[in-house]
Amino acid sequence: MKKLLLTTALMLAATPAFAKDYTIKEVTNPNGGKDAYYFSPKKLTIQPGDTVTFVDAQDDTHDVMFNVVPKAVDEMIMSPMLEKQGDKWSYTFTVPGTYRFHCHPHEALGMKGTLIVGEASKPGETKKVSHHEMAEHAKNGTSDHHDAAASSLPQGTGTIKSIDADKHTVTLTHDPIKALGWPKMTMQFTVDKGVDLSGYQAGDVVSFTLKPAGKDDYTIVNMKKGR
Ligand SMILES: [Cu+2]
Repeated sequence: MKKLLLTTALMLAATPAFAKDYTIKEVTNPNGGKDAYYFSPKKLTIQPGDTVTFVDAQDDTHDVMFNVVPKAVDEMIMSPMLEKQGDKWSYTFTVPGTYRFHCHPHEALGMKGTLIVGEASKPGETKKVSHHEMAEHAKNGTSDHHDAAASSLPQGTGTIKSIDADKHTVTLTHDPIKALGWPKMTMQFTVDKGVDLSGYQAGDVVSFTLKPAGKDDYTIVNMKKGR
């Protein structure tokens, strides 16, 4: 009897019935400072088949984008924007290796993390993904999107959060931009010199046209008020 139980336990251990669920919190430190935004834990090891749920710990805007993944991963791993406390997003990891992720709005502020599935990848076994570029390729196939006619440039709508007249940039919360596969995000954009920013202020709802500018960046080349 004892032997039978042990055999059953070993069999079960090899099945996904034992897959585990993990939680990583996206935290905003009310005291600000150096660690104002972070993932908790920021490093986690799981087994293939396990699921990780990212949870917005406060009423703040976070997302999750995987920018380094094992080479065998063939999809973009990216959450929608999590906007209020308790908002969550889950993903089940099946490909073993090393994954790195960040929160897009807070990447520059150091909100990054590492996930190991099974065993860490050896050098050369991972690849970098630019989520913006991947979305662009998904849309255009292998064609060079720089050749796209102006009429096919991605259009967006959103609300201006702030304007830097000197740098000629706007920070805006844009609605999802389907053409690029972007979820709703708060981002800073460089604005083409041809667009007069003096008539705009924080709170304005705008429609805009984006033009690829370099590897993983877009410039606003056209903007008008209203949706
Ligand atoms: Cu964040």
